Amino acid sequence: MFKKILITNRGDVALRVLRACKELDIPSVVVHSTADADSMPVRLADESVCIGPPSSAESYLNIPAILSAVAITGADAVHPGVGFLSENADFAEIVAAHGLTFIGPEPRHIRAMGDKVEAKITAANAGLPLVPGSPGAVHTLVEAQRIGKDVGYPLLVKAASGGGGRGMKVAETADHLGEAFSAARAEAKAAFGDDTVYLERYLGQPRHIEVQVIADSHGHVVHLGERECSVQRRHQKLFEEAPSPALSAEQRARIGGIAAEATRKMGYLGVGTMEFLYEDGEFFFIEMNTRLQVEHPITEEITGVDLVREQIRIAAGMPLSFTQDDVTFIGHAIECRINAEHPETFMPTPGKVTAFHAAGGPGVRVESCLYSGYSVPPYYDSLIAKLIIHGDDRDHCLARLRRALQEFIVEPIPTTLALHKRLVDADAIKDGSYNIRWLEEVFLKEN
Ligand code: MV4
Repeated sequence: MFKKILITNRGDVALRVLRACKELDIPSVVVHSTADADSMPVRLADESVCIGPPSSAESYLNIPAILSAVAITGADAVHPGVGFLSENADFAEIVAAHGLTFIGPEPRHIRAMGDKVEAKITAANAGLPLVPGSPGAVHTLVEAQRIGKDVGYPLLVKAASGGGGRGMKVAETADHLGEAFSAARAEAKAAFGDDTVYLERYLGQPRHIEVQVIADSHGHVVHLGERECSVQRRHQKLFEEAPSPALSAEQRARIGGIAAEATRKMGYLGVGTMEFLYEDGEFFFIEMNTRLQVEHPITEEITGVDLVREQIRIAAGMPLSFTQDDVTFIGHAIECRINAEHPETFMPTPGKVTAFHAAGGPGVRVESCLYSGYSVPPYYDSLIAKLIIHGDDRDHCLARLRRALQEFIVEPIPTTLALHKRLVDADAIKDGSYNIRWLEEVFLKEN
């Protein structure tokens, strides 16, 4: 096992990794910016190293500063957490080149999945069902038109380097393809410096369902079921649940089996998430995330698996501590992302929290770095707490969530708590009938 793990993250994520380190009895180091000097992870870690000023580019993304912190503290492994350097293949490679262990997948898998065209080719070769579309990148409008004839309309032009919905344009008919093609390429070039695009049939009302997979270095691969992540605003998830209210146990076993088999064929190592669009009973792979995800706790709640603990064990060469047959799905879990954002305008609301009280009681888990007197810095992601609820079934989970939201206090800054209080009573949440369009096009318009 590792002698010391260095955590290159902040906030509730650094805290989550730190907790796993402590339970494994591994000393930990947290790196931090000057803005996070008074944060909970810095207080709770065995050691901390300030690596730069507030801006992420100069601190949490500053690879030379991070390597210096590794050298100073004698850490032998690096955990990147979620976001920041967690899907940076170059960083994973540099860490390994320094004789250290990157707690995550191999650089080749991070790199392959970072390019959406390569990801789709890799996924297809591994047997995953794809959205009908171009077999690879599309370089000319003539080529795009030919594919449009085969695939049909509406057609979606997507950026190969895409993410967060940028560089994505719909062509309703063949007449609009030229326009969508140029616009997507221009947007991709501006956002990512790469104008490579590909085509997919546009799905109008899908759900976003993702499957958690985990693989060790001994050839064991297990799927941990799915998470339903359709409740999003501008590609930011707000509310996630597991299992998905749209799937039967048979569908879950089927897509889980397909995802696990693909993971095995890819020779993938560690934790990963395969994202699918689900429409009319069919799954279509769109992307794979080669890291732990923000919403991982809901999977932990229904399976009893500690994903961060397993990640660390796998990176140390240990086998998975369970088999597929050991995995049973118990009850229902929901995560609400509590952001320091105005609940109606979604403008960031950094500032001092003078009163903080986390909800508690049966089935309630809070992942947060908040404390009374903490100032939410303006430099980073606005997520300040995750409220994770576990119940015997979906209705029980929703009832617990409703009462937990009433207990939760974050004052005086406005947060998305107010939004979640309205959300739990929405009909489409109660009956689970929502899709990726519902929050923005129905709920936020009516409320
Ligand atoms: C799509 C789609 C419809 N059809 N692909 C958005 C970001 C990127 N990760 C994939 N996205 C989508 N791809 C096809 N062929 C609709 C979306 C999409 C979406 C997907 C998941 C969750 C929320 C979304 C919101 C808008 C659009």
